[in-house]
Amino acid sequence: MDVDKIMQGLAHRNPGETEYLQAVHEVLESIVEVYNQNPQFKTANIIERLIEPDRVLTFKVPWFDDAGNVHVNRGFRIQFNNAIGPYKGGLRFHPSVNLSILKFLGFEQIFKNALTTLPMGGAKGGSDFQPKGKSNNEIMRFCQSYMLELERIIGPDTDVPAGDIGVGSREIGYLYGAFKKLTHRHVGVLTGKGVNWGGSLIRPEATGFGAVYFAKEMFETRNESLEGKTVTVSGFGNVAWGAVTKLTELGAKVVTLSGPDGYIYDEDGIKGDKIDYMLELRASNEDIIAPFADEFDSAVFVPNKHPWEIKCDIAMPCATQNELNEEDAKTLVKNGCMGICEGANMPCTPEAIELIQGNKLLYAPGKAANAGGVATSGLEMTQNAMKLRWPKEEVDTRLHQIMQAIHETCKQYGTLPDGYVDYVKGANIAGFLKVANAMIDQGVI
Ligand code: NDP
Ligand code: 2IT
Repeated sequence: MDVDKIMQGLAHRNPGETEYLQAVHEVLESIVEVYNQNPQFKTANIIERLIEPDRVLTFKVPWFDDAGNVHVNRGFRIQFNNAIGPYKGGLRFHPSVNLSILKFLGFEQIFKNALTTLPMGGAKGGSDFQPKGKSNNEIMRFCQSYMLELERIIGPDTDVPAGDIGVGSREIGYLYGAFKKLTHRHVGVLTGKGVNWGGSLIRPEATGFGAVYFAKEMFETRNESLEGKTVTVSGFGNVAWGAVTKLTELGAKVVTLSGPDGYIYDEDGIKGDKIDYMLELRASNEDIIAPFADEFDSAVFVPNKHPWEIKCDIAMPCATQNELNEEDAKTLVKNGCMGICEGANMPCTPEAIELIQGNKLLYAPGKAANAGGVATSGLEMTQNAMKLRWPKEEVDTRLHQIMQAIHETCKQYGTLPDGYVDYVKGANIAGFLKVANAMIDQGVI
């Protein structure tokens, strides 16, 4: 496989889609060896078929605000690949959303979902709608308008969206209500639903819990535990909340959270009522972390910076893509950080990853470490299909087992001759093999 040539062709067909190109490049680089060893992939032209989404839907989403003004946003759904199951992946509502970002997320989702061992294909969607500062009624009207279009292409056996940045339980509720009204069907067409109407226990916590379970496994390969470790976390959304909760439970000390306005540092650790306050801040729709330092004396607010300058044993980026760059990585290495575990999707830049791995730090890429969210979505689909609800302990145990299995798989495919585990390579190869072989089984279609 000539990676440079494929990338040139991809860049030509998808001009300016930097995030998408970044995600594809990372995968191709790590599977090149396996690809070359298996001529059936070339015969079936698997790479060209994998890097072209099955279909991309873009649509107009008109809605009116509380003052009666009419607005128009752009809606998207990218159904990337359904070789191993129905399309599955979240919806992101954020002003930065564009085709490049959703294609990168949809592409990553193919391999992540394959790693979960559950039958789910890859998809992503969303809108450039900004939930920040909107009233509940405005968000409801937006979600209803969005679903008017989305409804035509989703279904419990075809495509099952969920949440991502800017889409939590409130938005899933409004979206589900609109779907139900349009179709007269009460089925598992979305995940992340409320527990009283088809949702799974543990789904809200799942991404953060799963990432911490993964970090625990990873640290155990070096005979280290999470207990007593100092952890820096970015973001203060759904994933950050789950991660902080589980880290604290396992005896680690989380000292930072961040928002678009900067980060807060709390030497005493973020636990108990501080975690509850983090949820309150999130729900306020203001999207700033600064008030945390007004509320708690032990916390200080550092404006317009990322938390990676704080000395830590573990760094967990849980906000968004490309939020940890080469300079940040250098600082982490210099400060004696032992490992980076990604709660967000693609938060480390390629240069940062090279530096982190070059220094033999533990490094868990998002598509492995944050797969607990979509895995628990898969468990929600199973419960919906069986028309029953598992107790919390059962879902958590299954989530834990899935994360341990993903860790094992990464080790199996990613252990280098010197014993270092390249989790990027492991995750990409394992995900690729599963999807590529399924595509070959199903013929050129
Ligand atoms: P939330 O909306 O709950 O939180 C996102 C956090 O990231 C907020 O603090 C948000 O602040 C910040 N953020 C978002 N975009 C930017 C930006 N461009 N610049 C700076 N900060 C930003 O989302 P989630 O916690 O659900 O998602 C966080 C990450 O985890 C994303 O990468 C997502 O793809 C990934 N993920 C989520 C899963 C899930 O189940 N929810 C599953 C697996 C991965 P603000 O909104 O104020 O900008
Ligand atoms: O990035 C992700 O894996 C998610 N946002 C969760 C997707 C899902 O379908 O639960």
